[in-house]
Amino acid sequence: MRTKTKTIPNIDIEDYIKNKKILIEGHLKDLFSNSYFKEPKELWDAVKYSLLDSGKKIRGTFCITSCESLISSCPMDCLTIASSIEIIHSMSLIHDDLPSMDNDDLRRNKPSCHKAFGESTAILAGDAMLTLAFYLIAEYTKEISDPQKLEIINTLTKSFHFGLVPGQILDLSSNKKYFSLDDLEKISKLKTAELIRSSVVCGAIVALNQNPNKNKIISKLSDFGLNIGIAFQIIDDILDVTSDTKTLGKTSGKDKKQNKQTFPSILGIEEAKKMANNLIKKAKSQLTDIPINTEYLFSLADYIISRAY
Ligand code: GRG
Repeated sequence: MRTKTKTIPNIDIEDYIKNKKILIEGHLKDLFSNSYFKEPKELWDAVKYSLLDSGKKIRGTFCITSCESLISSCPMDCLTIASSIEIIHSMSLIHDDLPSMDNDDLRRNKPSCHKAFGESTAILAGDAMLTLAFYLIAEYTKEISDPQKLEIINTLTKSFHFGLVPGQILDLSSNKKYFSLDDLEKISKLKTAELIRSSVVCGAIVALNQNPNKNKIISKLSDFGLNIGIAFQIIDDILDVTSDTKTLGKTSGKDKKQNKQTFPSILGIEEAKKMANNLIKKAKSQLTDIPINTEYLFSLADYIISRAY
């Protein structure tokens, strides 16, 4: 049996993440109880199927933790933004699983969205989720100022058209072209780290309205998020080799089957782990000279390395 990850005395990070997940899921369920989300049934069933009661909700957790680490509380608006981030992340997984993309039949331990609902519904569910996330930020946040809203929307949208989408395009050719380690790092930064970085930054934008040190703090948190985001992808690649389908909730061993170049395929597992550890160290060093409680952010950063799925 696996032992629980305790990085700092008194912090049980797996419990902490579980509690944040419950909070985010509860907020999302409240939202989807609105009658807007009933018709057409097939569309909203596909959205709820892909989003709720599954997934770690780690990006939403980073958003909330970043805010709480600066102001010791999580305003309702921050929870709405964390929920929007999880909607976007789930949307990217639906599209990633499509036959024309990564082509996977299993996600979060159940048939992927296109397998359960058909390809056209899966594409449209993703489309609806991408815009819904921004509608929620625009319409459902009540306490943050309009400039804060704009900054959050700006941060997130940039991370899609300059991050996830280009990263996905490059990643799709990773079994066709030769990739150096630098190429892989760049792809991971775009495909994976940008959304994690944005999650950390958005939590800080909620917390730091009119703080005179805002720019410096956000820039440090942004570097923190980018480094842990690349580490997240390295560990994802390692788990694809070392873990099994049931634990991961998605098909293991897929990178090798698809001839994809990954961190462990280029570096070997041990060197890839070392690289991830160094990135976590580098990430933590960003937060040493800003006024922030680093306890939970550091513990979450360590969790990225120790996670089993
Ligand atoms: C328009 C936002 C947008 C995206 C379209 C499809 C696509 C472009 C990008 C896909 C990017 C992608 C799937 C990156 C992989 C990131 C990754 C390591 C996902 C796994 O995250 P976990 O482990 O999954 O947090 P859970 O299921 O726990 O949420």
